[in-house]
Amino acid sequence: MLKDIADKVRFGKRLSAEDALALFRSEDIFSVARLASRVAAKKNGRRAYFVINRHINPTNICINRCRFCAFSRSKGEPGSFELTIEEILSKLKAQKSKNKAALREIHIVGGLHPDWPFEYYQEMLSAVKRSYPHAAIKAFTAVEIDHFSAISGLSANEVLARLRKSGLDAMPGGGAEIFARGVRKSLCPEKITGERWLEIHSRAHLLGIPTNATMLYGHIESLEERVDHFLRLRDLQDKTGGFQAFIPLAYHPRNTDIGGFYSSGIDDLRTIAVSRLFLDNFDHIKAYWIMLGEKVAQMALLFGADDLDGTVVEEKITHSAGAMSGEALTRQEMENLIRKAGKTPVERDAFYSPV
Ligand code: V47
Ligand code: SF4
Repeated sequence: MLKDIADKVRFGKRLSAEDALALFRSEDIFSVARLASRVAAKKNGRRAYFVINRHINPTNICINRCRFCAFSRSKGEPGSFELTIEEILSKLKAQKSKNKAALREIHIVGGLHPDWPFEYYQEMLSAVKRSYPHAAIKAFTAVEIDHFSAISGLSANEVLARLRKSGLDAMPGGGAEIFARGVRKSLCPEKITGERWLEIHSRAHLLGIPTNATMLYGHIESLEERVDHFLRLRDLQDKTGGFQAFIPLAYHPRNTDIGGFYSSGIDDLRTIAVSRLFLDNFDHIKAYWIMLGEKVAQMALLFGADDLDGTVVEEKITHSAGAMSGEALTRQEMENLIRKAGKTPVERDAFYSPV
C-alpha cells in the first residue's frame, strides 16, 4: 500500500482520501517522513523559512467561548483584558527598540468583543500601518471577519475590502479547527460553520488577500475528519490558489473545558508529513514552534515542513492552555534550529519573499 502511494508521489499524482488515511495509520513513520521530505524538497529545496514577527492580541474577551479555548474570558471576568490602540503601539515599540526596523509581520488576532464597533478595528489597523509601513499586517481570522460583518451590517466582502484599505495585507489561518459539523458542534457550538470559514477565505482570495489555513488536531476528532478537513482545503486551493501555508495546530488541554491530553510527538510529526503529501497545491507547511515546542518543530523540518513561523515575542492563546515552549525566539536562535536540522535558513517577509 505504502509502495503504491510512493509511486503516486513519485509521478506527481494526487493522493486520495484513502491514501491519506493509510499514511496516518502506517506504522512505518520513517517511510512517510522520507516521502514528505522529498515533496518538500521539490517545492522548497533545502530552504526553511522564518519571519521576524510579533503577535498581538487586542482582547481576550469573546462571546464564543469555544470549549477548547483557555485564552478567552467573558466581559468582566477576572483575567479579561482590552488593549487600547496606544497600548498596542507601545507593545510594538518595545519590540522595535530591541530589534530596530527588523519587524516584517504583525500578527493580530483576538476574541469577539461584545461592544467594540467595527470602526475600532479599522482605526487599529490604520494606526499600526502608519507607525510600521514596512511591516505586513496579517490580522483577523475568518471568525472575526464574520463577527465584524454581523456588528456592522456589512457583507463579509465589504468588511474585507474596508480592512484592506485600512492596512490589512494578509489573513491568518485560525478558526478552522475541524470543519466536520459534529466535532464543531461539540467543540465550538457558537463558532461559524466550516462552510462559512471557507467562504470568507475564498472572498479574501478573490480580493487578492492571501491567507493561511489551520487544523486543530488531537482532541476528539477522528482521522477521517482530519482527512475531510484536508480535502476541503485542497478543493478551495484548486479554485483560488490564495492559501500560502497550511499549519497543523496541536491541541493543548490545560485550563480548557474539554481537557484531555497533549498530542503526541509522533502524531505531530505524522500530521505534518501527511499534510505535506496530501495538500499538493500548498506551497508551504508551517511547523508552528510555539505549539510543537522548539525541538519537535525542528524535527518537523525532516517530515515535510519548510517554515517555523517567527520570533512571536508574546503568545497567549497556547500558553493559556499549557504550552511548554517559550514565547520568543531570536533570529539567531531560529537560524540555529534550522541549520542544525541540515536546512538553509531563509528570513522571509509575510509573503515568503526572502529579505
Ligand atoms: O484559532 C485555541 C487555536 C488558533 C487552543 O496563520 C488552540 O500564520 C491548541 O491560528 N490548543 C490561533 N490550539 C492560532 C493560529 C495561528 C498561529 C500561528 C500562526 C498562524 C498563521 C495562525 O489557536 C485558534 C485555535 O484554532 N487554539 N485554543 C488550544 N487549547
Ligand atoms: Fe473566541 Fe477564538 Fe477562543 Fe473561540 S478560539 S473562544 S472564537 S478567542
